[in-house]
Amino acid sequence: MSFVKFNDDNQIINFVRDHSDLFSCHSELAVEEISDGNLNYVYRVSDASGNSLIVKQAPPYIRIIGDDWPLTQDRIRIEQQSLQLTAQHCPQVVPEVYHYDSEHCVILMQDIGDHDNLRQLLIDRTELPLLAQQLGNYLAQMMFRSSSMAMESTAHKALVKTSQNPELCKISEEVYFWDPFCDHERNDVNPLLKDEAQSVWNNSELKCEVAKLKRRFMSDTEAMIHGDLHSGSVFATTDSCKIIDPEFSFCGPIGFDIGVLFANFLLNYAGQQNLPGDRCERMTYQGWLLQTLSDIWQQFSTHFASLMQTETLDPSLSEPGYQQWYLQQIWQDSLGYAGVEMTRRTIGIAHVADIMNIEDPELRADSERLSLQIANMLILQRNTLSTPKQLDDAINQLRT
Ligand code: SR1
Ligand code: MG
Repeated sequence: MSFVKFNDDNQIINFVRDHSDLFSCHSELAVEEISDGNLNYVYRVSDASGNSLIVKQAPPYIRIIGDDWPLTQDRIRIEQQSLQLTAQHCPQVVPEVYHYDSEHCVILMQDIGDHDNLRQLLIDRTELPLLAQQLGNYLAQMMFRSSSMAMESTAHKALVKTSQNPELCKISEEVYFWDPFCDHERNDVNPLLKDEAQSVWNNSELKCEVAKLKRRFMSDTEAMIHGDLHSGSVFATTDSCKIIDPEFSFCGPIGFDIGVLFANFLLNYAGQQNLPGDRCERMTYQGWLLQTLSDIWQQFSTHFASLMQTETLDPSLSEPGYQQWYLQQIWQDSLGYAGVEMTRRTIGIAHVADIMNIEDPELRADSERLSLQIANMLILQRNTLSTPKQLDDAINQLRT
């Protein structure tokens, strides 16, 4: 693959003019770099009339690290494949892809700049009444439609093959399941949290459960998942929600996406314990976060069960007893993966602003401690916390 990184605004503008008809040929275009994730270059191109689009380019390395950490550019093919498949099943939640160029490793897509990043919305304690319904429906549609319950066996196996994403999966295998559960040099541990981190590293029972979750992550091809569904990958307004950045997508366990999403609500919950602002308002918001997590599950499971009932290809898989068993498995997996994501965001490599915005190190450590306590509970008690209500009660118990 011959790759040329865009070196200046003119190269970006010329590329956009060649591959999109959004802008009039007489309009003057402006380019703004808005890269804020870890891996890629992202630019907004706009004209004076308010038209704009996004240019995303994947270099052959991790952007924030540079040449020292090479990374396959196949991730941009995976991302456009995942965006296109989501557009088929759930078009309202993804930006429209205008053009994909495999040679330049570029996607041109719809600008969703009228939406705000969910992580920041949660930090600002914004209540979004439609969010749970939108996320629950998206998860149910995508997971069911890309599973072997809805796809013919050969078509599903072909999807498993074309969505293989070994290099990005390897990053996840390491940063979720390996580093945070040992004293790894990549870990970033608040010095005030050393004892708690050490307890994680010494906890054989915990590591055994994490190994089970890792095995499933590495071998289960249940459905095509997003693979990195944290709150930074979600954008929202009061009535719309968009999911971006599916470059970690592959056919994996359904509970991984749900769990990562749950974890990011719970990381915010732990952050709200000590973020600035009125205590009563923060506690009320913690209640909204738990209610939203429960509503996402309710929406997902109801919608998924109905799809299983009416659209599963093999009739034996729509037996009510199987349905109930299967949804319980997904719930338990989701809690386990949520615990793993919370652990890695607390003592691993990629921390979150929901907790890092707490300036006082003692207060930050208090939130980090709560995050690790919730995470341990999720991983170790996932088979006995059977409902969102039991989960809420157990979390509220930890806080008192
Ligand atoms: C070294 S990459 C670390 C993280 O950034 C991405 O957004 C994924 O969450 C990945 O795990
Ligand atoms: Mg990302």
